[in-house]
Amino acid sequence: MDSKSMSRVFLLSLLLVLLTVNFASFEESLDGSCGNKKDGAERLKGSDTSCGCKSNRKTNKEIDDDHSDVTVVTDEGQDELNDELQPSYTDNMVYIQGGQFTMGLNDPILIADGEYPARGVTVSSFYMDMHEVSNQDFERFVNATSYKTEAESFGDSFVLQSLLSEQTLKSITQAVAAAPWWLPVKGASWKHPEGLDTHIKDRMDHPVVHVSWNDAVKYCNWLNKRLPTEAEWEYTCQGGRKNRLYPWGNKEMPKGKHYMNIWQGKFPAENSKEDGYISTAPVTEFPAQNKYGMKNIVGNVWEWTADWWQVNHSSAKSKNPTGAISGKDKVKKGGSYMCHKDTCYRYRCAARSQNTPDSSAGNLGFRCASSELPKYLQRNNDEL
Ligand SMILES: [Ca+2]
Ligand SMILES: [Ca+2]
Repeated sequence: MDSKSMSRVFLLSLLLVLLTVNFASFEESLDGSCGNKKDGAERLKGSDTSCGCKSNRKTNKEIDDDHSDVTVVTDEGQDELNDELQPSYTDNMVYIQGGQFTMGLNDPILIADGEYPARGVTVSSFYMDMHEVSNQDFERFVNATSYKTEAESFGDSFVLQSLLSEQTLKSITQAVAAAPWWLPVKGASWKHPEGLDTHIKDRMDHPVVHVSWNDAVKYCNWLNKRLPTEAEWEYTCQGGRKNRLYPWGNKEMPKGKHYMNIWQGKFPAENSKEDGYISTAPVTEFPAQNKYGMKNIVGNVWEWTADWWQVNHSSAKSKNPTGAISGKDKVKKGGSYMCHKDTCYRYRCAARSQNTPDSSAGNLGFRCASSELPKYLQRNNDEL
């Protein structure tokens, strides 16, 4: 058995014995990382800060107007590109002007997640994908490289039970005692998100899922991009706004409008789908979440970052931090369509979680960053 297979076996074993895990930790039950976390009440301490705060929230129009100072790299003029690689309409990159910001919180909401302390961080300028990587984007990569994802190599991946067909459910003999809503589904992969009787052809503009951290790195590198550091991701999420829970402010639904794809109803039994989506939404769906025009940076699917996971952070100022030197897990950010405030209040800029680099699931994707504008997008930028 190779090391990756051993890692997966260990992962599954860990899942099966996590009998004491709190219900609130469902998102992390995938890799057992929630086993030692605080109980729900303590972990959600202070979680009502999204209520009653008077922030400078902007209307959709005002947020849209804010985009005037942002360089958006589009696929316009792609016919004139000489490069073999052509941009797609969902792999636009946004120039993020570097600067200083406050990363983390001095009053953490989920203490065990390592949201503490607030610390001054400087990041250099970089480019960030406006959207999560879509199925269409990932298919282009696979068609060009014949790349096989880790989920395809392992032969299975984790899917939310309520999304499975009866036939697929009947075929599953394993269950995770502490997190029965997560099921290992044979054949589940980016092409078959809920098993072999499902396909992405009707959702090519949805985020690619069932991609491991290793898969994400391969994809980004193919485009001369890379994964963002956690600091870059959080800086982008904040969009220049200070002391705010979400990219747009402190209120989950400004003026009653949905800005992200999360879970409404009582998880996992009921999803009232008030935001329009039970599972993933198109990467272009929902309003831009901040002045950078970021779409779904919180919500929809979790996003891998480059950093190794750690929960103890120095309060000292730093420049371009890259996380722990080594570790077992990678940092993921932004929460997913499975997140509800009562059970997984992690669709906030400062929130964070982790998975092993070979993990994959139906609610975990990514977006890429780059220090320089990739060559295949350069021409478009020059024309702006
Ligand atoms: Ca939803
Ligand atoms: Ca996201």
